[in-house]
Amino acid sequence: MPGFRGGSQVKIRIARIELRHLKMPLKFRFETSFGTMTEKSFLLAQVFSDDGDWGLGECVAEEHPYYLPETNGTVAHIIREFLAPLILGHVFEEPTETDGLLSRIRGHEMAKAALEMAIWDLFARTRGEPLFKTLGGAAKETIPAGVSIGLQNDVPALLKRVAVEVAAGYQRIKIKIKPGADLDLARAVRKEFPSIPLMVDANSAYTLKDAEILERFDEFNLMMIEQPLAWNDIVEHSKLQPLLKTPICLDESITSNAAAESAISVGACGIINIKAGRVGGLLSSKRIQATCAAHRIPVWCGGMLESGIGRLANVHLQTLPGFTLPGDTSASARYFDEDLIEPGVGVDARGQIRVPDQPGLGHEIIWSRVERATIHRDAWSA
Ligand code: OSB
Ligand code: MG
Repeated sequence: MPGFRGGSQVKIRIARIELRHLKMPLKFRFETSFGTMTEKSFLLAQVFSDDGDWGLGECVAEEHPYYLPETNGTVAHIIREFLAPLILGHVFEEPTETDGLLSRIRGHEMAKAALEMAIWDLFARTRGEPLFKTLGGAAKETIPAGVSIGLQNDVPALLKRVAVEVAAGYQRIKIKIKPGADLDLARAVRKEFPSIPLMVDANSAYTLKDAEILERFDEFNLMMIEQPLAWNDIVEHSKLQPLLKTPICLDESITSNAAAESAISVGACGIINIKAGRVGGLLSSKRIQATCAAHRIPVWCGGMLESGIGRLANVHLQTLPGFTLPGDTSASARYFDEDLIEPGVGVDARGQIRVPDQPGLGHEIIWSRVERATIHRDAWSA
């Protein structure tokens, strides 16, 4: 059945799904408590309608299961065996139908999100509107940009990195920490930059036994401390939070709206980092944002060193109400010599990112660059 347009009502039948594996060199080495990245290796889903319209969804899984359990390998398996068969041939009236279609598959949020986000982009392009509008975001000109700085070789190198990003205009600086490279880093940055909005991210490197160290971050006037304890332990965070003045922000622990509800109800955090790719997609992100708003929990949009495709989706997401804090969405040029979009995502001297007003993700996809970065490709038809 061909898609037809009538008013804003569009029916879209999914005819084909393509899944590519891309590799892109990173301009810098990104070190966190769980490992070091020197290239971006990721899956890119493209969904096609009967009419030949298409949409793109960038997956946030990595080669390894060191951030969360999913990997590029598990995502490809789950999409091929379980998700693609449910989406192919389905006639969508709303992008939110993905939720019901895929709910039988437990977990695998990153795999689901890649397809879900591609379907949102397909709807936006088919309707001829920017993604933020399809999502129900506000028509904002700009969103505020923050930056995430990896572990450096020494404190002087870190201070230099922070100085560069502050000079570039970023409105909030996040530094990565790990046991043995924590209080000294925060102290040094705070001393040199007494008033910048500053936070730290531990990526689950501590346990409750380290509470004394974590309490001492209170002296640095941080906006928040991100995911200090285990990726899957909300209860432990609820025991830590009352010991700290600094709000805990959860990242890894929040993989669904249900997890956000649990975390808030036991007092495990004061702030939540939303990554659409980590929580199963944009609808789930919207739900988490609404849950947080109802409990006056601020949210912000995290990042996974995405290419321009995932980066643009993050920009659109941040037009939703409740995204009041600067996120980790930084300029394309920080990460890649050559991004997959033109223009790249840019950050102005006041630390603002322009929200695209063109259909879908809103910047041109440079397919020759996508092709060059593609190391493997699969496709399935209805
Ligand atoms: O914990 O937020 C994180 C990158 C990869 C995996 C996890 C995280 C990050 C970042 C980088 O902090 C954010 C970005 O610049 O995209
Ligand atoms: Mg994090």
